[in-house]
Amino acid sequence: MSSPTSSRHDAQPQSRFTFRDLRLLGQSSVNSPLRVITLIDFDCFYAQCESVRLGLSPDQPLGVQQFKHVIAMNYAGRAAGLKKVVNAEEAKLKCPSIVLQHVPTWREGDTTWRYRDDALEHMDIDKSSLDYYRLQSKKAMAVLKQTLPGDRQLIEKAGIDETYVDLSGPVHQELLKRFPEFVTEPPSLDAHLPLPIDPLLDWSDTAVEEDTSDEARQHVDWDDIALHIGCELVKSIRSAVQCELQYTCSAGIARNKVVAKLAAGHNKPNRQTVVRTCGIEPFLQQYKFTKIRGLGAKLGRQVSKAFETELVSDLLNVPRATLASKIGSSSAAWVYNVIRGIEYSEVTDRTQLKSVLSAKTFMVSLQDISQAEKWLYIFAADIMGRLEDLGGDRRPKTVAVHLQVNGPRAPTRSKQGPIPLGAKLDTDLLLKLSRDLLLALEKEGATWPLVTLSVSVNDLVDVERGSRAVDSLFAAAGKTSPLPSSRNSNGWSSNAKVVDTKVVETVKDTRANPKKRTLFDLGFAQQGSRNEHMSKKVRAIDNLTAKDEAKGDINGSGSPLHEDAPDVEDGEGAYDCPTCARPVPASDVLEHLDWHAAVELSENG
Ligand code: DCP
Ligand code: MG
Repeated sequence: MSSPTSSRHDAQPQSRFTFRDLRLLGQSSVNSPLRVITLIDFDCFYAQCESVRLGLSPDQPLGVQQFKHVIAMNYAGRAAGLKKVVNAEEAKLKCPSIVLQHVPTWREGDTTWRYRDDALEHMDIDKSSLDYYRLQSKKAMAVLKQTLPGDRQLIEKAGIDETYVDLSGPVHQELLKRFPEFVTEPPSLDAHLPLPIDPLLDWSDTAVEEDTSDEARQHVDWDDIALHIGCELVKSIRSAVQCELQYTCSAGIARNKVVAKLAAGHNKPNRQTVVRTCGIEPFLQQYKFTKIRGLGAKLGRQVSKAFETELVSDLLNVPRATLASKIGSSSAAWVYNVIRGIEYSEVTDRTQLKSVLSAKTFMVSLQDISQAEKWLYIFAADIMGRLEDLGGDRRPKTVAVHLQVNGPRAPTRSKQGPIPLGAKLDTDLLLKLSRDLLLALEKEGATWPLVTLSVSVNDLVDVERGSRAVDSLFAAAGKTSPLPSSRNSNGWSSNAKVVDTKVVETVKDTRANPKKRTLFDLGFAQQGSRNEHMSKKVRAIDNLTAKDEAKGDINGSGSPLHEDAPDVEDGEGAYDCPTCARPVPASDVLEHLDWHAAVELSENG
């Protein structure tokens, strides 16, 4: 696409967009109707990682196995009739030539994760590790950052293999380069832009969703040009990733996150899809509204129950007031807009993860601290890897050890303590703190033989907040007595002593109250609390955005305040467990499947 614009003094028809819209684009404001957002999602991610690592052709069917399940299937396997998530035996039966590669595992007594041929036979002493895929994900992120122009990059990692990028800033820069007349001060921000002249857009690298009427096709405006530049950027990112890492990915490009996300999955694999503004409504009408982010769980179920449909097309006929009478006015306002493709959530690099858990259920119970220590090391190393994966921006405030002695339905005993703020957080520190907590638990009640053991780090805060807290801790310590430096009764140094004195204990007796959660439910319990936290955070971020923009909008014109996005709900963005069909958050999938494996072993043994 290359075309000059007409002068604004010409009697040319005007654009729908104003200089203000253009300026807001440059500010990556959610209020710019010219906004360009992409979601980039790797194709069959773990399967590609393995295929490339093993030097296999993408045409060779390959599945990534975790004990009895295949959790990622490449597209050659899918072409052979296999689903993305399937039972490993069934995969072999249906496609005998398939390569099934087991995920790497940690093994009791070993100090690192590895690929092992005998993981399936060692479900009792192995624990799956995601580290290799996290590493690949990090490499891909580095390529993305190198390729994306501009120093103010707005990137949100939404999962191990999917990333939102707000391309508005880079697109604005490129627009000014290509149409330098926009650099000059406009007569007024409310003046309409001139329409682009001869705007022939070549979309050949991209699948286009649009209103297919001729009028809409011909009516190209600056939103299309912005999206087109966005597509060029996404193409260059995808090419760079493929060139440097050999991974293919798909992408959606649209004016907001909701539409970009749906578009990314619309033409998989290895294809990008743009949804022109004129194409948003027809595009969304192909989908069930339960596929829309925010409507995937409780709210979506509530709406489909109230209106006895899951189709966007049906819901479009429902007046806003009727929606409000069934689901409340605030949710109704958001739902009414989102099914029409109107959505304003920000691309934010803030992570909402609240805690990280590493757990193991033992078939042969652990007998003493020396056996448990080997697992505490594995948990500590696993947790540190996952914290690093958050970019080192989040630091937990507390660590907790949980255990069960009398079987999986028995009470869970837990002990929690602070992670000293001044201390360097590494595997050794986590091991030391968790060992100390386990010893304290041992002193206080029956601990051996031990059936389940887990370590969680909790209350993750942004590192800057943590650093402020470090300062205040040191200040307080200076005024009062210094931290004890002697070793405590367990032989650990002052850090562990702090834990001893501030320990918080919880004992959950699930027999007394069947509604309480056991450690077996912990994956779900954690999911609940994380999502609760996430909801608040999402609200906070949204409020901030709306407020900030109302205050700081250019020339104080005031921007519309948008309806709050609904709470991010349980099950939202989660994977359905192939065994129990319950939604499991991506970060807990491995723990959860390991847990099933352990239960199965215990039931059969
Ligand atoms: N994953 C998992 N357990 C599941 C589903 C997925 O561990 N039940 C992992 C394996 C996937 C990765 O998460 O490779 C990314 O999930 P996606 O949903 O993006 O699936 P894929 O990337 O495998 O396939 P697609 O090409 O459809 O994106
Ligand atoms: Mg994927």
